[in-house]
Amino acid sequence: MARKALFITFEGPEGAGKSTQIKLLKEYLESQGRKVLVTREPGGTPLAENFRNIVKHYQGEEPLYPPTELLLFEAARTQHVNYVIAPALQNNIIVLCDRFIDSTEAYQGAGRAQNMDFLRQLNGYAIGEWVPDLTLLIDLPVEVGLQRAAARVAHIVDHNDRLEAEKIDFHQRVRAAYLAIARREPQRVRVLDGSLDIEALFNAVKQQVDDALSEL
Ligand code: Z5A
Repeated sequence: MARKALFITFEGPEGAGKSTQIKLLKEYLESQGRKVLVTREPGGTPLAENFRNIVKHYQGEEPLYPPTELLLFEAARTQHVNYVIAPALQNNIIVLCDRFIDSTEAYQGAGRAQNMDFLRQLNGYAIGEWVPDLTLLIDLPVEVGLQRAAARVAHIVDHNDRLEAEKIDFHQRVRAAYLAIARREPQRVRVLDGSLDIEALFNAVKQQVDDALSEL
């Protein structure tokens, strides 16, 4: 069935401000009388949230191998797309998703050096026709994002996050991969300056979303 509403994803390094902007955008769109669903990856369904817990917090003796991690992200995504995202879009509900396919390319492809062609095929297999209409990539120097995330992590006590614990060059590769996706798909992926203050960044978000809505 053809979709009736916008599917918008937010991407970027840690601490870029995705959650903050998603919350503001939800309020803005709802104030216009639109229906909005906020969701996230990995996760977004009860089963996919279980996979999230593994990929973020697993600390067992048995290694969690990079291909396993990749497949868990894709398994979570298949559940999420079929159970939550597609039904919402078919019901004319705008979907705002915190991370999606580009995170896999950036983190598992560039960060963990998994085969990029195979990974893109897996992304396509997991999402089928449900490609985002618009992706807002909030770009930020890695050090700034990690400082913000560290402040938040200390606050909510999340000391064991497997991905956040990666070294700085891992996060540099993630950032470079995101910017490469934006160069490759400039129509879908719009780069926004994450070093702007919250309000200025939100003005840039609104402009992109208003433009996309006017083209529906
Ligand atoms: N991952 C993956 O590897 N492969 C995949 O396929 C997928 C995901 C889908 C999910 O982590 C992890 O999964 C992620 C990638 C991986 N791991 N890493 N690293 P998550 O969901 O727990 O966390 P996150 O997505 O990285 O989000 P975050 O760190 O919470 O950041 P955020 O949502 O972008 O930022 P925020 O919470 O809105 O803001 C962070 C702090 O900065 C907060 O204190 C704000 O008040 C402050 N902030 C926000 N905006 C601003 C501005 N503009 N200026 C100053 N300060 C600001």
